[in-house]
Amino acid sequence: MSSNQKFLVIGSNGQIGTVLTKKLAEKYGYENVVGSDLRPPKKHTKFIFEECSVLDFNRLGIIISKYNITDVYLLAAYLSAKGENSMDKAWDLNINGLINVLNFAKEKKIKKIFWPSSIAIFGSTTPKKNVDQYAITEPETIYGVSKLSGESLCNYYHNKFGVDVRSLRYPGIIGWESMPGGGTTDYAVDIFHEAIKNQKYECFLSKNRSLPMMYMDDAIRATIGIMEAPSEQIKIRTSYNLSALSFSPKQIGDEIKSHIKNFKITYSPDNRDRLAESWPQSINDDHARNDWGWRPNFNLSQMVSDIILNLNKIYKKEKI
Ligand code: AKB
Repeated sequence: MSSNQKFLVIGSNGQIGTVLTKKLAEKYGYENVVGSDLRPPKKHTKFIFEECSVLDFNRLGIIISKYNITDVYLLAAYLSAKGENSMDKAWDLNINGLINVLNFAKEKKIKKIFWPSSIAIFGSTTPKKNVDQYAITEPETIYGVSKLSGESLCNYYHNKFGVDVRSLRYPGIIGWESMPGGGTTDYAVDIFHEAIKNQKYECFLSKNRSLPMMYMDDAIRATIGIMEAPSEQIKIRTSYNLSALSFSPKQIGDEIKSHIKNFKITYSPDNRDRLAESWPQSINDDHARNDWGWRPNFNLSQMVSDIILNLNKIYKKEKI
């Protein structure tokens, strides 16, 4: 890291933001990382925190100059399921938030941006398996539409103004340190908490609905990895396909059962199952592997063991 790098994570209370902010602070020093969100974090954190909405351009500018921010990780977003109930808000946050941050880079107030896209940019006209980087993109949610437009904005700002913006198409991200909210892939986090607390889970996706997924640990390595890669290795400035795992509710349920014998999963698919149906089942990420050396570490059984181990510790501590 260059000695004057300072990081701002926008959306630091969110599922990925919580873990990423901590990892960046451990790696680069707590004095060099600022978290920001609409409200202060519920649990005490050691990193610097500023209350801010990404839609508030002036306040964002004050924070960027107060801490001499160089690198922004923009994680604040309306996800797929929540976005369908608040179309205007989803578009506003996902697009105008991104434009605000891109404009700070255009004006040379910051140097580098990370912004996540998603597998939701694909739709039912995309092939289901091993989906190529340049496959058809006809998204069927406002979240997917905003992410696809965001990818084009990133590419445009890079080509026209030289903005160093880097992006990954996240699959569903699963971890034990934080809870997701408003997504279609959230079941794959909820299931662990219910399995440990109640030995049962009613799944809102159908039994064999396979989706691309990734353990949080791999997602954080990919995120920091693409940001640390030399600029000339980042050949795609829309967003990179990124892949690790693909599994259905039944498959993750079976894996959990190998740790928690009495665990029972039932299925009660709702409208989120229709969103999931339009997405790919698996993704080809050869470009990320070849351009900047991406490799995932966790397979399904390693991920499930690690999550159960860590959640058991947390729930035991809560009982004491
Ligand atoms: C969601 O389910 O909306 C997200 C995503 C796949 O981008 N986790």
